[in-house]
Amino acid sequence: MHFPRTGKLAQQKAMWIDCGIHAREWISPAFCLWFVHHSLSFYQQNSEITRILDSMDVYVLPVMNPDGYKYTWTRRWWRKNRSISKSGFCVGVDLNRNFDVDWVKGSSQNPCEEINCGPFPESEPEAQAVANFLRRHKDTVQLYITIHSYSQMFIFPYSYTFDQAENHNDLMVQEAAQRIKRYYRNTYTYGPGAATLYPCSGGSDDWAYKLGIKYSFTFELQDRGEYGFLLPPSHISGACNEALLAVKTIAVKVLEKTQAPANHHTI
Ligand code: 9B3
Ligand code: ZN
Ligand code: ZN
Repeated sequence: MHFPRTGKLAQQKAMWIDCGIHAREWISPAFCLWFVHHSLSFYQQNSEITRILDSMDVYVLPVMNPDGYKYTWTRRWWRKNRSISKSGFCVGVDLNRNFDVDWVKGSSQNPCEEINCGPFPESEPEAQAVANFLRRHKDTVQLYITIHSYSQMFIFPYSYTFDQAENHNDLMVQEAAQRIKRYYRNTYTYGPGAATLYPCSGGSDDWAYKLGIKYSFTFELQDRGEYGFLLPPSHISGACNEALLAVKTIAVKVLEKTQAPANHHTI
């Protein structure tokens, strides 16, 4: 899905959101649709989404892993895609271990495992398609967001190493978390992936960051374990609204930080 920006004078800027890398994280594809609905319904009514759509192209991939997602309709706990391994014995690659960043370290080449990283980096068509798209658009895409669940966290690079990335991401997610607390009375933690969640390589956020997309985030939506992946329908709107607030907060911050300096007052 592609919303071309509406502002005629806007510079070349864009953001990307993908959902549904992991099959069982059902709130994730729901969020992408929530975001699209909000964009179509509140343009020129909500100031933040208006500003975003006026100045950025917005790319939305609602389900990166459609085969896995469909499979969860009968096998609810499936995480990976559905690709058949060479031996033919086990099925599925974890797409969030298949990106070309320190590939294989901390994951497994055994296709029977939950975090199987595949036979080689970008072996999976789903990961390769996303990587190709972002490579083609890396000069304009300034913000990469990938939506997962659960644990209520904003993760930024790196996950593949404990080395520190530049800390500007930190402040953006802090503001997002503060606004969620203020408006929705809900708690989100944040930090670099390796230290905050767990160290592992091959993830899309680290890969996008190393491609040059300096604002790169993994969102882990609701909840914090009570229902886990089985988030009940009554929680969908709350989970999506607070994540939407976070996306808008971060996107507006990126716009501010990447705005070309005004030069119409030079003498
Ligand atoms: C994992 C990695 Cl490898 C990364 N770079 N960023 C986020 C995560 C967390 C998600 C995962 O794939 O395990 C959470 Se479901
Ligand atoms: Zn996930
Ligand atoms: Zn998760």
